Amino acid sequence: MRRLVIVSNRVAEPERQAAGGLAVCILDGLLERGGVWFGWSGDIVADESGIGVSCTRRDNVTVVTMPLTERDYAEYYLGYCNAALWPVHHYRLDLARFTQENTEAYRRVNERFAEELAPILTKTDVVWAHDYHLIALAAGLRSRGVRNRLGFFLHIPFPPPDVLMAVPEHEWLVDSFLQYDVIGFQTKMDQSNFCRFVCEHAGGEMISDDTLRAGGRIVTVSAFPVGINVDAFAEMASSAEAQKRIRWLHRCGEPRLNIIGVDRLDYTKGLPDRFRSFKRFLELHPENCKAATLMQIAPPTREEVKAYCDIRHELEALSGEINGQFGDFDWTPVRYVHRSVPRDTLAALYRGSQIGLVTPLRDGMNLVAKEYIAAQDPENPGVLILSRFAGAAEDLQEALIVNPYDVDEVAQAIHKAVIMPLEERKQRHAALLAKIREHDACNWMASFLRALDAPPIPM
Ligand code: GDG
Repeated sequence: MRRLVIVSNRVAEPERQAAGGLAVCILDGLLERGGVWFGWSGDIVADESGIGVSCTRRDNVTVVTMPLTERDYAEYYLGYCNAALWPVHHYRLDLARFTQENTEAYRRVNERFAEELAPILTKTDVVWAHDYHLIALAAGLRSRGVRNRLGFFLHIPFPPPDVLMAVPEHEWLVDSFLQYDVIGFQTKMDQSNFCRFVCEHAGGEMISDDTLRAGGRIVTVSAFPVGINVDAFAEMASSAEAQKRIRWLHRCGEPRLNIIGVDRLDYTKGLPDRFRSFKRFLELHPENCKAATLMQIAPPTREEVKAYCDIRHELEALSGEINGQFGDFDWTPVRYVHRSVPRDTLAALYRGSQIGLVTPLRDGMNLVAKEYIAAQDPENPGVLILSRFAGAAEDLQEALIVNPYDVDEVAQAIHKAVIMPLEERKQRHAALLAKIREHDACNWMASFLRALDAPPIPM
């Protein structure tokens, strides 16, 4: 089997298990097959004189990392990746900021990744790059003579052509995508948005359902929905330790109805609208006052970007307002935790909650939805309320699917979940569980690698 080289903006350290299902699965796959994980170490150095790669080894995995300079961090990571590509790909053109410096930095860092990676590749390696930080990596490798099979997976949505066109250098970005041999998206909709752009604006043509001919190349373009390690998560949620945590949760105020939300504090996750929907639910169904609590775990993220400070202030004001208006000496309606909590605590919180509220305004997939399902007791499962704009909704139709912008609709869905009979909850949960098993983390990885390992399609 050919050696696998994974490239991502950040490398998850093998020793740190906290990185989440995806990183764990990538690591499991790498450990099984043997290979290299290449990316940013997370360190920031003053200038380019401090840049050099370092190498560590664990079993048959070599981890190769390099730092970013302060300027790269500001212009490439915060600037282009997170204040230009991230908002555009999440349909938030109002928040997108474009500058020539940031675009240049994106090209520069992708070139540098290619420059450091090319010499350590052997002719038979397969390379799998991840996410929007590294769209231009393949072009950098190709210009250095690399002819290996190169794959790319986009974890975030791919917008329709007229949204993408807001990026000044959108043609360059799409040409860069086409230097890969296999391009994976989370959903069929993302796949179709990309193919539409290539066929309508870049002179490409589809030669089969998942094969594009464009710019003198043949590229496989397909949907590979990301998943979680279902059994490991279910085990964590049903352990004796988790039961202890759930009892503890119930002692802290004894909510009879716990609604859980878990999201990085990102404007794409729809948290202010979620809080407003919970408020509306209390207004429309006041019999739930003193019984219902919305527990929102929202660890900080990208705080140096202004839009992220704004969303934090908005959410703090909203939780204060709801607690002030509805709360009482013996009841706090919104419990808002603005920090990261350990993964096993999350699993216990999911299991101890009767409703999982997952209402992003736009999301590539959303693993929280899948974790919530995996964590439930199949004999007495909770109800998942899921935004139609999460990639997960393409498959998980047995959830209560909602429009996250419609505060009344989400409030009514909460009510529907509260009164849902046990039999219906069990049926919906069984169907959802079967689906997340079918598309679990290991199937995701295996199906992408099958496409990448396949022989090239002749022109
Ligand atoms: C991107 C795409 C796509 C959250 N808070 C804590 C914590 N988490 C964990 C969750 C989950 C993960 O982080 C979040 O995954 P999501 O999928 O919900 O969202 P993004 O971070 O935006 O991820 C997304 C994903 O990539 C994979 O392709 O699904 O659409 O945007 O695992 O549990 N983990 C811990 N403490 C927390 O406080 N330990």
